[in-house]
Amino acid sequence: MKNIKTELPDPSVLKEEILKRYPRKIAKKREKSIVINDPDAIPEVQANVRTIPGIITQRGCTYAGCKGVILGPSRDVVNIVHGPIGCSFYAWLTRRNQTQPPTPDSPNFITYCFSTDMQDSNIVFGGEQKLRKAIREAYELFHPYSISVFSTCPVGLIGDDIHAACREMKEELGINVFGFSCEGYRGVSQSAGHHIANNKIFSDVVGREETKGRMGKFQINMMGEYNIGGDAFVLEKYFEEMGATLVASFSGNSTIESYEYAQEADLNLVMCHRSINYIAEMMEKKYGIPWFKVNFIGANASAKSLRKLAEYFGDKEMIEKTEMLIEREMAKVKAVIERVRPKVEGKRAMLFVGGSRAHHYQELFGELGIETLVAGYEFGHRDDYEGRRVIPSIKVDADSRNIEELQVSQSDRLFKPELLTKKSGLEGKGFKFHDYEGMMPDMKKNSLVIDDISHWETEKIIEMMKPDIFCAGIKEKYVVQKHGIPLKQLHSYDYGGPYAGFEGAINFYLEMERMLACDIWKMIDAPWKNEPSIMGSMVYE
Ligand code: CFM
Repeated sequence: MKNIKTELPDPSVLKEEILKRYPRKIAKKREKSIVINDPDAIPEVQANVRTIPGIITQRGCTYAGCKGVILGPSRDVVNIVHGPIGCSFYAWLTRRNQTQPPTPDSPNFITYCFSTDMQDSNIVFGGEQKLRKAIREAYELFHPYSISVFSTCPVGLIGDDIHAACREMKEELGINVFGFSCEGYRGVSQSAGHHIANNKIFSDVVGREETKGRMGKFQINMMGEYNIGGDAFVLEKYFEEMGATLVASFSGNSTIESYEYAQEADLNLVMCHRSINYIAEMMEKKYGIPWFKVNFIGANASAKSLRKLAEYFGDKEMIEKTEMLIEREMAKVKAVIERVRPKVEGKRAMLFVGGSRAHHYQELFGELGIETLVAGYEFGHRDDYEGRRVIPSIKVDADSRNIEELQVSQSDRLFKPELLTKKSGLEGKGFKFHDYEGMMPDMKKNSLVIDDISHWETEKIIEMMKPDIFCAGIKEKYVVQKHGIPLKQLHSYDYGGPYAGFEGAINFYLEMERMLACDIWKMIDAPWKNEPSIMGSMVYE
């Protein structure tokens, strides 16, 4: 059996070790993305820049961020992927976002794949006609509420005008048809796809239905919650119990139809800041709807977010109901923490997930006394690390300039000045809006922060720090487990979940008990560790 409590190496030594093996130019670049944290004087992290070719990134592409992440979870829209069939891997449920249509015959196209299946001849002679045909065919077969189209890399390269095709089809079919120029290469990661999706939903969908009328006394939108493993279902129950009406959810368990009157909300709650802050900002400008950041991962974070929501509306009854909910749920949470915490306390975690979860899940680990040694995002921006205060100082490079910034102005008819008055009143009392502080203030001094981690860096930190658990995705899972370290997938939850809210927190504690309260992983050695083998290495400079 191996010693599982090896000493924690000084991170600067580890950083040097990592960089030493890179060619000089690459080391110079990576150095800026590997930083030693100091919560009192947060250092700058290089983020949202191009990945070094060949380094083996965790990242996905722009199209994945637009289609898979933002639009994927909406159920009443036929999402057509315009491109070769290989790209249509992302046309289907790759992300475990669940949905619950109100009745069995309500539209739900989430389980379908729609692709134009471009062939060589379409690349040579153009694919617009094929796209028009596909839109028509989808309409005739399914009569969906709306249809959207996603461009993949070859479409951008050959110059098909998907937007012209969408406009024509919108006219012909009489439903909303809109397209996304989200070719995989558009940006440096999924993040560009989020922005492109936000822009188009904002310009072509939100506000289409001008007046829906009040649906409840306290109306909210939930933003950046994608219902992975049923997380949104948990939160919907809480909102209902508090007396808050959910107008639209961007985009877990959602419909495009509901986005059309999302401007009716009195407040936008932002869960995943990275993927959805653009719409929240634009809705505030155009309609006057304030937003603040929430986090429903972790029992304490959930309580804090629900309290803030109740405080925003300031309604006595809602505040009472919220307190009752928190008290009831916290009693259950505490009982499980008391049992699980002594078994896992002091264990050490590493988290590498897209743009939010590497931060949010530190809350859950913290509740169990598990320390985060190293964390990083695949595609977060500097504000997700260092907080929104750095936004004005972020350099806009050519890659970011490539993504359109919409010019938004106040709507004459739909702007709600009373919300702005409410907002400034609350601000006077110290209530915070636009308030994402980022990951680093919540991490300990000398913890490591690594943006867009490479395969080599992953192996090195595991080897040198020997964490007890590693959180990432399916691409990393088996590599990490071969090191004798259990991996918890935080994208798909490994078919578990929900992990949001109080009941989600309990699910996660129990999962950590299963994964961490036994040392079985540490007892396994890969066969090649005990048998002789031939090894070699190569350095390129
Ligand atoms: Fe936001 Fe997400 Fe995430 Fe994200 Fe994603 Fe995801 Fe993620 Mo996978 S929107 S940034 S692009 S919280 S799919 S639901 S788990 S990488 S950390």
